[in-house]
Amino acid sequence: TDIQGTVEFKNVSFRYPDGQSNVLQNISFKVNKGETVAFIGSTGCGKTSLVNLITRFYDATSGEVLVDGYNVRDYKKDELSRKIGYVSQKAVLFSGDIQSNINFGDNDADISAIEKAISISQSEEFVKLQKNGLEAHVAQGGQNFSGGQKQRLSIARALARKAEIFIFDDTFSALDYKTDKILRNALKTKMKDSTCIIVAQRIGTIIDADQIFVIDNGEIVGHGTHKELLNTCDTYKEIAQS
Ligand code: DGT
Ligand code: MG
Repeated sequence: TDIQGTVEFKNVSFRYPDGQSNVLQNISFKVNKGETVAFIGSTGCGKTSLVNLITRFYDATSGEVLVDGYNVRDYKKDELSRKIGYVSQKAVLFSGDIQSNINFGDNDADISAIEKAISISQSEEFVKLQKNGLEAHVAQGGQNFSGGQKQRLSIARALARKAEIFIFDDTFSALDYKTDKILRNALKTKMKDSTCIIVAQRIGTIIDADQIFVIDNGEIVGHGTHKELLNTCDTYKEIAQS
């Protein structure tokens, strides 16, 4: 149905349990099924806090967060996490091998899904170079992989799920420009029908997004497409020129 793959915030404000004041203030937006939506804004403006409310790492202090039309609080934990493919800002790898890292948690991907995820995430080349391929050793914290390789493997982990909503928290800035571009093209093909929420630093990463939200100090200060925002939002213009 049309409600599947939608995310909506209704007047959401958020203060960390140990925090003094709101880090998100009256956030409202709607992401339609299959859309690519981006959040951009300076460091500390609240982007990670915002996407963490979708996955329920935290709960909104007030207002409503809806996934597929239902308040996230009404889902069982695994029911919500099954819907969402999440790539955190800091790539996390665990000691084990590549395959177990991609199949982490409640993933139950088969080998063909894993290989596909490896391919789309542009990990194939460096995985092939490993002596044991998918069974190659991953050290604690993924120390034997580069930042960009770790980032791509965590993308593969998210892609291996049959999620309807994907969240990429600043996933692409750890990659060089060329890899970023190739990867996003591959994702576009794979994710035609999936909803995609991207937190970004670079304008180039989000230029094609259906909707862009500009966040400043916990508030939405601009909303539109890239072209629209260049004409309507000073904060966006500043980011574009930096
Ligand atoms: P980034 O990743 O550097 O581009 O920054 P954002 O936009 O992801 O910012 P975010 O959401 O991590 O932080 C927003 C504000 O919330 C910032 O003032 C720091 C604060 N904050 C983040 N995590 C915590 C936390 O665990 N506890 C408290 N009390 N404050 C936090
Ligand atoms: Mg962040």
